[in-house]
Amino acid sequence: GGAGAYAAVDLGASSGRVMVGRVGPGILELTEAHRFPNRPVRVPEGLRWDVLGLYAGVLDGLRAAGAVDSVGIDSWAVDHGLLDADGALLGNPVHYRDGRTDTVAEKVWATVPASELYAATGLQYAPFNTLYQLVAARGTRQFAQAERLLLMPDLLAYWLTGEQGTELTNASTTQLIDPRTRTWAHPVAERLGIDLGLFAPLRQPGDPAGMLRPEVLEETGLAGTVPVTAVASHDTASAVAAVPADGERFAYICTGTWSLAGLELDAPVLTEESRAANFTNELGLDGTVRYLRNIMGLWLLQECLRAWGEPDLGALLREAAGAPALRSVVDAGDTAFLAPGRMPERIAEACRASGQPVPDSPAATVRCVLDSLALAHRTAVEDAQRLAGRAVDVVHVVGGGTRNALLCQLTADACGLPVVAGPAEAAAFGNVLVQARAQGRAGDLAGMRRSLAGAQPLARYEPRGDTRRWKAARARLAGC
Ligand code: LFR
Repeated sequence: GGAGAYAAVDLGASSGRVMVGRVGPGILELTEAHRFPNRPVRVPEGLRWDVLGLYAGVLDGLRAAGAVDSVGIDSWAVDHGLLDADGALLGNPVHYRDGRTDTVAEKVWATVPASELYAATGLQYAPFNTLYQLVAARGTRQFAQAERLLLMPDLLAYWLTGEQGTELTNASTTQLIDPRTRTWAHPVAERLGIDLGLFAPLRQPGDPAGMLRPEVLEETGLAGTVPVTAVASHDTASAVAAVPADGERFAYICTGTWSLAGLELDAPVLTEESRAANFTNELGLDGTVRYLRNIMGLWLLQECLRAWGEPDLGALLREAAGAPALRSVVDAGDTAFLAPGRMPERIAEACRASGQPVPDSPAATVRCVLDSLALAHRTAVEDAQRLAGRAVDVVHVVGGGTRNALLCQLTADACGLPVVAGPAEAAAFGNVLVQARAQGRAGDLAGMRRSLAGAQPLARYEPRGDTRRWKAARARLAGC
């Protein structure tokens, strides 16, 4: 038939949005219906998500979206709500930047050595992987009462529909999925005493996830029956699905609070070398593997801006563009930058510790951050090609960072490859297209990508200068 309308709920670490996508023959459009802040809250017990506030934002967004043929939800990964036997939420979900997992990894590795954990789950070490969070939660009263765990998008879908499931792409970030079989890693869970019965049954992107409850219809002013469709509910999986690439010879960088840089593969890379390089094998749409590295991303910049009282970013970026290049760089992959607070000081300390000049102004700090991100992008793109045995000709940058022209240009310079930037709202596009496909209005992954390349204005950045400067900067970091 004609075009369909799809509501994409896309929740990021600092804001949530509800976008409406129209998809049909020759039509692919996305408009924003509602945007709302997502503000982490620090209470005495730690850093928490205001999930009821987020749910209220979702309801406001659905009201603003109006009549749609389906609703899909994606968000950041790993975090979750715990429910009691009645299905009621047990407390505010813990933020992945909370410090509760700081000392958990050693305990886990004493039972399942890190190398075995990698061979079985393919996940890079990150303190916040759900597995470590569950081990940290063990022994708390809240955890003792928990009968069910729902990842963030699945929790919101449950509130909208009354039905529970665990969407696969996001489940793959728990470190409890085997990326070869694409189902639960039972042996790992057993050895660590993690009850996989906590999780609701797996759902694949495109699966039905229930209908909006009558109360939800009433609250949002919607009529009729409105299905919720499971999408690639990990925001990064939705974003990678919406990389407007042609063929296989591309790398992608999903930019936002994080930079997720890597390749799309048919099978996981589970070698010891890959583990040492801290590459992850998360699951993507249609049997794909997202082989990537987590880089701190624009978080470094956001936290600096917050520390400086939110100055005008445009002016700072113009000044940073004129500042000397590659004076000092920090390791943007270092989990030392994970926690919030004191970011300009922490960056200065890292420069001092590696014997480099300490940035002497906000613009110099911004330049250091962007050079460091571009350098980390280069290293990830280079390492991924080597470790996976796949060469690329182009780097696709998608997500919020596409609005930062300096970051895109520096990334092209550092990689020595052209950068194609866009779409900025890649996660929402991926979300919408998977819903449309479930209703027969979009084709396979390659077809989805073709339709995106046509629908979106993309910016192209050619590499400038000599990539040896970046290699030398990398050596400066590695040497410390
Ligand atoms: C990006 C992202 C990353 C994940 C991080 C924490 O929004 O989903 O892929 O590693 O957030 O969940």
